[in-house]
Amino acid sequence: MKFDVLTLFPDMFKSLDESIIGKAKERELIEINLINIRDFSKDKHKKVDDTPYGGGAGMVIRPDVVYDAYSSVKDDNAKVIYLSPQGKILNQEKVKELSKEKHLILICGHYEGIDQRVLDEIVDEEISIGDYVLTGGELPAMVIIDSVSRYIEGVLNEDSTKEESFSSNLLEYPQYTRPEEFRGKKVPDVLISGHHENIKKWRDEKSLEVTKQKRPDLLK
Ligand code: 4H4
Repeated sequence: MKFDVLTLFPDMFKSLDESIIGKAKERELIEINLINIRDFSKDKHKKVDDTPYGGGAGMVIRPDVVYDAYSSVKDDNAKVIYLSPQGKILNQEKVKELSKEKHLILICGHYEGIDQRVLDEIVDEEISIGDYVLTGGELPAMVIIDSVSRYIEGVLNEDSTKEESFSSNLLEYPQYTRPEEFRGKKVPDVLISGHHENIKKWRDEKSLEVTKQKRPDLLK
């Protein structure tokens, strides 16, 4: 899976050099390229935005700069995603669907907004990570990279994505590890019994119980 990210703040993505995503990059299971939109400005001051036609506060990012940055990475098998609060809300189903793509071009939206003409021309899908407004689309782009990369073969060990929350539209059952007793609280006996059938039954029941309690909407 190749991610090409069009951004004005490439340094924000340094956090993706850490942990599981960092290891996946090292092992070349995923490729993450940061394309600085500012590099495509033709202005001697490297300006990328201008005042909005029709007046109003703030600035808007120019269409030509974004188009040239996009053209520098576009190929036939790329899906272009624009991150903005106006997009369809991301969920696990969409994450799994995106993980089947070979090449994603992620355009980081901005509080300033991007000229609509280039968005109309190049964007295949607009995605939001939630109904709140951020200062930029960089964190949403990292959410896409992280959540999608978990489904790329070899990034996680074999069964990790099988029983997690949202995999069966249920939340995951409670997890326990050593010590067996913590501040007077013992691990549920069934989990120490070694009886795999009873453990599975307990976990299935707990998943349903937790979902009913925390996210009853998932059961509709
Ligand atoms: C774009 C904010 C446009 C406001 C933005 C406007 C999200 C999100 C996000 C920086 C971008 C904000 N991106 N999920 N939520 N001028 N991005 O908040 O249209 O009001 O993905 S505007």
